[in-house]
Amino acid sequence: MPKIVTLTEFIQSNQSDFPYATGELSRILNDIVVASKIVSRDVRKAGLVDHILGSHGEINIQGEYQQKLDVIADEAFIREFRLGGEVCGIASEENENFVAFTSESAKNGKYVVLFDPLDGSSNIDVNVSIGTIFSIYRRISPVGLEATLDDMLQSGTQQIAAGYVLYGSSTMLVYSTGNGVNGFTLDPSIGEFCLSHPQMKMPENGRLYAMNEGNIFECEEGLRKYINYCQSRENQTGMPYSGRYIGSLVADFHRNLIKGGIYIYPDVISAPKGRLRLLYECNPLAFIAEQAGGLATTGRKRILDIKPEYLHQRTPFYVGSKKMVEKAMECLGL
Ligand code: AFP
Repeated sequence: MPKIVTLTEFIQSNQSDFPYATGELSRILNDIVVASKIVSRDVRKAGLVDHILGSHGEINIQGEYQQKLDVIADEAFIREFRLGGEVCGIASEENENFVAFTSESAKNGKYVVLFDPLDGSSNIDVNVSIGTIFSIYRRISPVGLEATLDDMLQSGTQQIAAGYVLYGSSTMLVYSTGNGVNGFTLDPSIGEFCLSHPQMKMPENGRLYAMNEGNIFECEEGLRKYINYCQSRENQTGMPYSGRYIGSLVADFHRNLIKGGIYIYPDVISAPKGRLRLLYECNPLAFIAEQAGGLATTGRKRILDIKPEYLHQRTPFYVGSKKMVEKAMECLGL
């Protein structure tokens, strides 16, 4: 049996690959590991424990009902970052404003983390996969002061690391520090994430497309043309592609990363700027996609090049196998 490589061992042995090899980024990744184990444990109990399952009764900044697990996950990640000492501030889907940590050690932290603590949470009640998405940046404000909004509003190209945790049939953590993408599966019997998917590569082409087709008459003509192409025999496989839409971004993305495919959340009449959030949903997944050889665009331009203007900014999102995204863009008229 080959030796198991735990995520902690992997982070330590690859520390010198990090842009700033001082151990700080490794410690942030370890904070994420701890928080995601806590969330994974709670997600596994979701159907059993009344006080975890169901709505928290609050409406978040996006106008959505916060699920209790959303709040539990948000608090778990914030707690780890606040006490970890390397992060000076965070922004999350669940908080209207960014949070600047005020302790002296946090003010000396060199990083900010932007995250969606529990994406796809409307799927919790029906036992469908959900996930956490995160993005790490170096701060641009001076060390020693509180984090600022400018620290949060950096383009995706400035990401130092990004990744996601998928709470699916198993719990997986997938991340990149800009040297490829590696995936780790949580072995609950030893409580460790173990390297299960080294150097992940997204197939250049695929035959799976994921889009909420309920919106088909709400979106632009070019996209309808692309969906027709997917459903025809005129595509590169000579057979209609298979439609696969979980409605849980991390799960849809992860499947396409492994099997090849495209995920589309376009601008629609009811959501003219798209539904997904640039900073803590699209940017981190775009970083992972590109690192794995895939592509991520708005349908017209590269996601990572967008200069964010505000925290909860939305964007149309076309992500997945390179050739599929290129074909979709061609149909849009590029
Ligand atoms: P929630 O976290 O509010 O459940 O949103 C999840 C999500 O942003 C993304 O994970 C899905 O792909 C998308 O919404 C599904 O939205 P539609 O119901 O509009 O297809």
